[in-house]
Amino acid sequence: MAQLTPYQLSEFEDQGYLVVPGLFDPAREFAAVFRDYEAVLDGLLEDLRAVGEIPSTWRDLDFAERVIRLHRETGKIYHQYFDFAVPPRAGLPPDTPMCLSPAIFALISHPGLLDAVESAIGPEITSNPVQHVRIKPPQDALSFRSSGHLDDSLGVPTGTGLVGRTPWHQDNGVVTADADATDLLTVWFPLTDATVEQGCLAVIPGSHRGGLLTHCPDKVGELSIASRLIDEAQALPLPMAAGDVLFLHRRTCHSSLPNTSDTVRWSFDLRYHPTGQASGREWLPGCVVRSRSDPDSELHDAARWARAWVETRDTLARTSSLPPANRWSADAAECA
Ligand SMILES: O=C(O)CCC(=O)C(=O)O
Repeated sequence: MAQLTPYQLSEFEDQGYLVVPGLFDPAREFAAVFRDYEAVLDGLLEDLRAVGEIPSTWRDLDFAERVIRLHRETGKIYHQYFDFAVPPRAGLPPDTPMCLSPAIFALISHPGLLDAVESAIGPEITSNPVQHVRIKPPQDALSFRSSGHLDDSLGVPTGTGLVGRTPWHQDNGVVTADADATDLLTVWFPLTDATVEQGCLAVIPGSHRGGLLTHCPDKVGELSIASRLIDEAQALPLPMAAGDVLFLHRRTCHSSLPNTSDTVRWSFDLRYHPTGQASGREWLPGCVVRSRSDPDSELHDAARWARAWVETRDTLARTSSLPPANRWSADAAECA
């Protein structure tokens, strides 16, 4: 059992974040996920070499080195091939790739992780669809295009948040306003160590008590808290080892540091909320991962989980418009 202790819970309530060391045993519990990502990378590099986009698949190098070569060689983002969600965007390319392996679902529904989540938000738990893998190459491997943004491989201008430095934000600010009262819990963990140099997360302790701050969309819609509302002097970097898990309150201001190391920074960010509350991403699929009152409602079938995402992708591909994914406008006074 990995339930949080009363002391840990009171730290979380007081500070708005909590690091639990060694919740996972990385050698045992991440191995299958590493194999799956290696296979995705193999397939992607083979395909790119076949069309002449890259000169080699760099088979003799390790995963991190190959990812770095891929970015340096192409100047594009291939993040979507590894992610286990699609962006909430109408008219998605119908072949938008995802990595929806059983090993990933096993981490999302990991019993020890859910024990900890249960202590924070109660026994009826839905996996919130705002979830990502982030495989971040060194900052200097991300070459910006003239637009000031990288092009992703789907041909859509994108922010760099998923592969570059993540700006200051509150997760409550990233979702739709109907989820303001949702007890949304962010669960962030590195798959390999995340040092300060590699661009670990940083938080502003206690900031969850200050309410929701104005977020400003940039040219491609990436959100950050209006800079005049953030006191960076209060920022606390949180270097973490593989196996450690960070829990974040939905209104805790957080960001990531730039990856100034020579290797990748690799993490999962998952979210959970009490079943029945608004997810803040109505058109993306969540699933019940724990229910003490109705265990039959729990999803244990990784294939069904994957199918729900594929069906969502197909629906978004056929959809011509969606309601806004968040409430913010660049015209807000704080954004000037
Ligand atoms: O992993 C990162 O760099 C940022 C993660 C984050 O901000 C989040 O999960 O809300």
